[in-house]
Amino acid sequence: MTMTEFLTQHLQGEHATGLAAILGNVELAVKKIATAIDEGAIAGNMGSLDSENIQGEVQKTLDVITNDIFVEALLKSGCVAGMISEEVIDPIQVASSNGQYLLCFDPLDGSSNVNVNISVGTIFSVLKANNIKPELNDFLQAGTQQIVAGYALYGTSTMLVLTTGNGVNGFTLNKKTNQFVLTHPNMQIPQDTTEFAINMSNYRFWQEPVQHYIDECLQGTEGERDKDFNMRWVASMVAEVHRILVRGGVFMYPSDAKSKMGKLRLMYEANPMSFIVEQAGGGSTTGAQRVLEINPAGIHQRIPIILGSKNEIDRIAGYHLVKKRKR
Ligand code: P6P
Repeated sequence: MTMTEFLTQHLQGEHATGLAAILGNVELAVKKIATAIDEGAIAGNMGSLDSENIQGEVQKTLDVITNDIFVEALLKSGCVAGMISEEVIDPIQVASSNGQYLLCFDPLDGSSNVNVNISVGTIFSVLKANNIKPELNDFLQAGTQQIVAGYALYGTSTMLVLTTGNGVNGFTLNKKTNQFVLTHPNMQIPQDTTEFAINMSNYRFWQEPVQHYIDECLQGTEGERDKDFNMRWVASMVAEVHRILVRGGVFMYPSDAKSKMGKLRLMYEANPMSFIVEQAGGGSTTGAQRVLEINPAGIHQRIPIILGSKNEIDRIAGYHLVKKRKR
């Protein structure tokens, strides 16, 4: 079944037409981005620009190329009133739009991996537009307001994984037909896991509950957990989340002494991935609260995030609660 056929069957109600148009154009953008990445080295697109994005991160040539591909494709949908992108400081208002939707996206997540040929992705989130000329505040909606969330993974194969609020489904690009086909119906995250993903080099900066959790994982059968754990760190959130959707696990980018609000961005990384993970039976917390219930303070706001297999997320949230009660 192609993604188009799947969406025709599954999109119902007031949003069916608009979301079909948006997701059809997301699909086009993802195909173009996959080609731009595949051919990056040949086209000389692997370098960095002498510009920085709002995050103070050096922009890669492909960051800008992929951003422009995504913006251009979504403008064609005719349903988008405005967009926010990791690569653009201000909201992008769509002129003369009768669009009913807002798009929040990170066009090339993990872009520092591109020139070392490690998987990268695109992350996107769809919100209802409550204003045909959306201002910044119109984007500041909690993650529970998302209508659609999804990611593209440019890995050993190119995939699109998305939720419209009724479970999570994965589609793989058949390069012979240039069609996305349903390969991962109704993805469910195992409730338990023995695999965690965190950047261990930040250990000394973490708060006590995170150190405590990781210490127990490292103690394995010789400690409280009485089982050995495995570790992964790809430094590409999309790759980590996809692995967790397929085989379980925990992904952690907590707040620490270096970055009080963590590293990842709420609107176009944490919220869409949290919506997907919860729809697949997992959990997603800042340590203190459910990510999807955060009321955003800014369109590029950073947030601590701990997501994955439900029973591990509940355990880690419990460690944070104990720490809070001890204060
Ligand atoms: P670090 C990529 O830059 C990213 O935003 C996520 O995709 C990834 O999980 C994280 O940052 C990697 O961070 O500190 O390990 O480079």
